[in-house]
Amino acid sequence: MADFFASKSFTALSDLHPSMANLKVIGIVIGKTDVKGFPDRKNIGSERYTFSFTIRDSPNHFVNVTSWGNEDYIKSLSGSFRVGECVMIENPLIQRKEMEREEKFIPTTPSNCKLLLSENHSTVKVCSVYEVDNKLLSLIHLPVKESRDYYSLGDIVANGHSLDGRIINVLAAVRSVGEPKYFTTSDRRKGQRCEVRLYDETEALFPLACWDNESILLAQSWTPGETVIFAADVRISFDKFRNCMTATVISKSIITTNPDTPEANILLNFVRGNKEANVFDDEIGSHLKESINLNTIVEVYTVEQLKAKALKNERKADPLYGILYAYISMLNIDNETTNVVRNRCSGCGYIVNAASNTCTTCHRDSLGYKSNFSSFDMLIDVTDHTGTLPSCSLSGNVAEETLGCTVNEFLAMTDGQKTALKWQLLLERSKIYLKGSSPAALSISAEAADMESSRASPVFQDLRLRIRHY
Ligand SMILES: *[C@@H]1O[C@H](CO)[C@@H](O)[C@H](O)[C@H]1NC(C)=O
Ligand SMILES: *[C@@H]1O[C@H](CO)[C@@H](O)[C@H](O)[C@H]1NC(C)=O
Ligand SMILES: *[C@@H]1O[C@H](CO)[C@@H](O)[C@H](O)[C@H]1NC(C)=O
Ligand SMILES: *[C@@H]1O[C@H](CO)[C@@H](O)[C@H](O)[C@H]1NC(C)=O
Ligand SMILES: CC(=O)N[C@H]1CO[C@H](CO)[C@@H](O)[C@@H]1O
Repeated sequence: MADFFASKSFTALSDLHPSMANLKVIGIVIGKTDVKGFPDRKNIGSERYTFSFTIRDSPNHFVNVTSWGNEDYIKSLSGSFRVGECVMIENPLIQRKEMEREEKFIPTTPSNCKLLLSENHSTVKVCSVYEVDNKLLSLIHLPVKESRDYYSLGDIVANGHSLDGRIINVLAAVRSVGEPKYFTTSDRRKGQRCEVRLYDETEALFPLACWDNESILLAQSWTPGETVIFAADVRISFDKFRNCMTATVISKSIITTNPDTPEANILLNFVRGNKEANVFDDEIGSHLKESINLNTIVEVYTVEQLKAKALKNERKADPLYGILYAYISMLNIDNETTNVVRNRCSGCGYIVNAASNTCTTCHRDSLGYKSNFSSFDMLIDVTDHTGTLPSCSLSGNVAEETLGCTVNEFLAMTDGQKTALKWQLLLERSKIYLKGSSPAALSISAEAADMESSRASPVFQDLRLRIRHY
């Protein structure tokens, strides 16, 4: 490690000192806050923007980095990297940390310094995974607290009210990740919320609330029934409406996904054991179904209307939900040359790169890469009297539900059985619940020849079919 820093002339975070100048540091981003705007006192009427992140370059050293500036600079800087990526910072300003006051709000960092970025003097470069040492990348799986320093969910419930308001560490498995909800507060501020449900050997269900986009983004990468998290510095409270204890991610929290610790491995074995014994499978499934309540989707569209709406909505990030009465016009499940089942990474749920045998999303290198599981992942065409929606993604549980069989049952079928299954569904009038996640991708996806690129920009995903017999 020392050689690595010396050869690239990086200063190790452990060596930072407020009197230093012109330095260059590198680290993996282990925490990040949302961008916030504040009225500029020096410049009445305008706003200044800020966001912070925490970088780590060794098991024991990480620092908090804060950046201030105008809206464009801050938003583009914040948008340029995510938790889990490595950044190289040149010319940051080093400040002494005001211990007591600040650590109420920020991750408790071992160093007595913090870094400040200024648009004019500092530069931040996002490093490609190929440029950085594996040792640095593997730090993403190391909790920021001592691996045994956590409460089990059962401990929290048993302690009850005495933990209300306390900030503690939790090690638990992810049981479900809810759909993020977006809302506007009464004072017209935008807000968002996402509820994650946790479990462990001692407690079957425990809510964890995320109120900021960065933690929601992280939570969306977790796989229910597979991912274990070490959540450092989450706030525990008693929810009097639901009459239960809950945890909340706050600006001080740092969450480690799939921690590489003995305690986490024991929990992971428990999780896998339960999965094999099917103890939680049904419940996890039903929670996932709950995450989008189909009853709330009422808008009915034709294919033509959807295409028009998709184009009009081009710049909006909000997903589009709707019902379509149509039939499946292309369902290639009995063709050897078409991939219907793919391997997903157990760590983050994303597709594993079959050629390199690695998950490029979370682990990135074969050392950190743990395992994969099979999941349906197919593209189908949907047609009604007004036209065809090509390459809609049908995957995961929803695909199992639609085909009426599990991935393993499907893989055990003969070609003849697959063809029979296909004709049960093809050209049948169906009620289709759909989610258009990236309407702008409409034309791209129709042209995309190979599965990989069309997967990256699905037009309508989460299709749920209800076969109706007319
Ligand atoms: C940064 O540089 C620009 C142009 O050189 C200048 O207008 C601005 O005031 C500088 N900002 C700060 C915070 O020094
Ligand atoms: C969070 O994400 C939503 C939806 O993408 C967006 O409207 C909102 O402005 C974001 N909030 C922050 C603080 O970034
Ligand atoms: C299988 O798919 C390929 C490529 O899409 C196609 O050329 C071929 O005709 C298909 N075969 C069958 C039996 O459907
Ligand atoms: C997925 O896992 C299986 C066994 O668990 C292994 O044989 C296979 O090589 C893995 N595939 C990839 C692409 O990692
Ligand atoms: C994740 C992170 O780094 N957070 C904090 C860094 O420090 C600033 C203030 O100095 C806080 O606002 C951030 O929440």
